[in-house]
Amino acid sequence: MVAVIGSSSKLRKKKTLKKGIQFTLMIVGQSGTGRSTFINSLCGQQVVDTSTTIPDPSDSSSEKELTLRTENVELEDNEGVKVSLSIIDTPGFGDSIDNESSFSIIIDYIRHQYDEILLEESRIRRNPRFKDGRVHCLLYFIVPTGHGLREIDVEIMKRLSGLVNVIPVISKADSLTKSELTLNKKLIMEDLKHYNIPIYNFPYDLDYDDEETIDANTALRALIPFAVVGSNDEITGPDGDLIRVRQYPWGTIDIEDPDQSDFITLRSALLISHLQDLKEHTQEILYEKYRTDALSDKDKKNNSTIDLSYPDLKSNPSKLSFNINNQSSNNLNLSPINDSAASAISDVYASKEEAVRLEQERLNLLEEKFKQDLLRRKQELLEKERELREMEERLERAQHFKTDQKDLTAENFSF
Ligand SMILES: Nc1nc2c(ncn2[C@@H]2O[C@H](COP(=O)(O)OP(=O)(O)OP(=O)(O)O)[C@@H](O)[C@H]2O)c(=O)[nH]1
Ligand SMILES: [Mg+2]
Repeated sequence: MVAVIGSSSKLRKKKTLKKGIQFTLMIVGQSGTGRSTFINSLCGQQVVDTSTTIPDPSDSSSEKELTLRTENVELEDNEGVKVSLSIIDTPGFGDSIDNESSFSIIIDYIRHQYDEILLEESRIRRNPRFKDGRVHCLLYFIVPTGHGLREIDVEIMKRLSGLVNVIPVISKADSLTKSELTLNKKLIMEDLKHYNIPIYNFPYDLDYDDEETIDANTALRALIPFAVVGSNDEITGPDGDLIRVRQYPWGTIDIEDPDQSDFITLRSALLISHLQDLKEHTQEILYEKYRTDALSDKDKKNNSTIDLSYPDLKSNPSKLSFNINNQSSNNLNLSPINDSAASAISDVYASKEEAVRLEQERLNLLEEKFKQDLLRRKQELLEKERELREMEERLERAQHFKTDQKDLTAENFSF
């Protein structure tokens, strides 16, 4: 089913987007913060079954593993522009006493998508079926406590914000009064500044961008963190339109009413006006930085262990001219070359050698990363196998015990 998400002619950035646009959104937030309800509200349809996500109260284990759950939805605006939306939900985030492993799962996933691109870029023949899985935006759901950020919020956003466009969101905003919400937004912004967390703040360039863009981005920036209300229920409004609402004994909240929540503004920014900007920011800023860091890290490592130095042909052109003269004068009948020609040739050789060296380093880096990944996965597999064996043994022992008990009972009652 294709859901309609609104009009785009004014909002969409001057780009003709005839084909569907692929966009990947990740939603991170603690259990029960309303992630699933938000996903359904964003897509205007039941994408995630919220009834299955309510935690089992009898499950007292403190270590719950985070899982990444992807849903693919086709959306379409009033002008027929399609958005192929991949939404990655993160059930189980923040449920453990030690959240390090859920942090790693999210971070590794995002980094892995960049590594895949790095590898694809270095292939001689590209894979025509390659799918770019980079996460273009991450919505981080903050519990509406009425205070600022909690330690877990600071920790995860700090680690994610250099890798992905993080947009902080206060979920279930209807649980705060207007003045509490204003104060909460202020405290969160102060914390973000204090901890130096570079979230996606709808950047603009005063010299380069037009007035309309600057105004729009300034207005969006002023709303951060977006305060959203989500709902799975729809009612028919006075005009016969379906309205997504939350119904309370005291009244009804229309989640798309901008006076009651920032939901509709956030949805327009994500899926219409800033969809392309978020993608470009991911490609041109975040991925570029990741790529540079990945390659220069490797470069540093190489420099400290292996001597990669090449004969400095630039500073010693005579060496090159001597070699060329020596090799070629008999066979290829080259005329003797003068100093400036030799220097030009040496420059070309040196730059080619440098390019080959860099490419080799890039490939080595990727190879090393994949080796490490493989090793880690192998270890995980071995660990899982061991656990399985132990479980089987326990089951077997329990089975034996049961049989022994039966025999014993049979013996006791045999007379
Ligand atoms: N008051 C209020 N309640 C909400 C809002 N959004 C969701 N809820 C309720 O919060 C509860 C949890 O919502 P979910 O959408 O299942 O939350 P979740 O983050 O997906 O939860 P898990 O998948 O269990 O981690 C449900 O009872 C929702 O109806 C909201 O904006 N305001
Ligand atoms: Mg859920």
